[in-house]
Amino acid sequence: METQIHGLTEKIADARSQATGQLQALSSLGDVQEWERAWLGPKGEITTMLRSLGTLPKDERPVAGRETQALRQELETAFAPIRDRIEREALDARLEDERVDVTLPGIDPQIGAIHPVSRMIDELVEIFGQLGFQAVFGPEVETGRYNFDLLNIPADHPARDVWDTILVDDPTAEIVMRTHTSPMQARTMERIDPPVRVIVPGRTYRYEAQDASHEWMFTQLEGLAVDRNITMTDLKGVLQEMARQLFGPERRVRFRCDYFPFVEPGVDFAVDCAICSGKGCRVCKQSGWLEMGGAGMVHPNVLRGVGYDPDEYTGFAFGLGIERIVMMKYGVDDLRIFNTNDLRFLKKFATAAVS
Ligand code: FA5
Repeated sequence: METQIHGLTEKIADARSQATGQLQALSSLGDVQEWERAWLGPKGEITTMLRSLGTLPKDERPVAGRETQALRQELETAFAPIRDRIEREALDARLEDERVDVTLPGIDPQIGAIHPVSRMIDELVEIFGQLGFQAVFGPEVETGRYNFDLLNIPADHPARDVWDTILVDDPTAEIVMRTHTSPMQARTMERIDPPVRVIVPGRTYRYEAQDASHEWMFTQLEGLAVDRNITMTDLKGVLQEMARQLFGPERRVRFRCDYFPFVEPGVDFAVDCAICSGKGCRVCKQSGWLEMGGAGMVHPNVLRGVGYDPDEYTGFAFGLGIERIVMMKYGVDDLRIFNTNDLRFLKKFATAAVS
């Protein structure tokens, strides 16, 4: 019995000197974890010793238990400050390592911007919204029926010629890339009864040679108003208001006779040049006027085609090229640049306020 207790006391003393000796040698976070696991952990030396108490005779267990617990306490007390110091040193080293100099100049993030054509669409939607027009959108792939037939463009009209129109299917089926936004006139009128007041922004496509003012893909904005007693005066007033808001007050609108099969009478319309107030400059090519698009009173055949009675209703329609308006407003001299993804050009619009 003597020897057993004696043996345990020796074992405790051994453990004490071994554990405290190792404790002094700890230097890294890994060492700390390793030591704690080996001595104080659930499978560590002290726990093993406590478990083995059961093998001692009953009356020796309390003394042996107390001594082992005392050793545990002692080791815990010695371990805590060493662990804290090593953890603090490791944290300090890490902070030093990851130090960020907040006084260094930053790297500007690349900020995208709305494309100038999209911005102009937004601006036009806003202007026409104030005038009571609702924006609607239509398919870019159209049938000959909407792109031509219902717009009073007969089968032998040159606009139906393949040289202007991009066909996307068997020519006999006449599925086309829409050549203008006007097909949405019939599509809208088929859906609703008058009064109608819509604008249609969107992409259009033509089989055309490209130059500084012509693209094979470009953007138009269609306008359509149908009601009782609509006249040319309403058309002029609406376009004048658009010109005023786009290019500033005192802008004048000019109508000249033009021919489009789906309007009668038909006009082309221009705004006097805001840059030179109509005197003539580089932007308006010395003419004093900026051409904007075509317009006119909706042809009775178009109204009839969608089931409207032309004796009861009249309407006006217009269509303008959005790239051309951006060009006029910002003095851009080549339309092809809009689709080149040239950041030097696009960045100019990143901060340019569209008034
Ligand atoms: C039309 O497309 C008619 N649908 C407009 C219209 C609507 C008239 C309603 C009457 C009533 P036009 O082909 O002229 O018309 O085109 C209208 C505008 O689109 C032109 O003034 C021009 O600004 C623009 N445009 C036409 N072709 C091109 C092109 N290839 N590249 C860039 N813009 C173009």
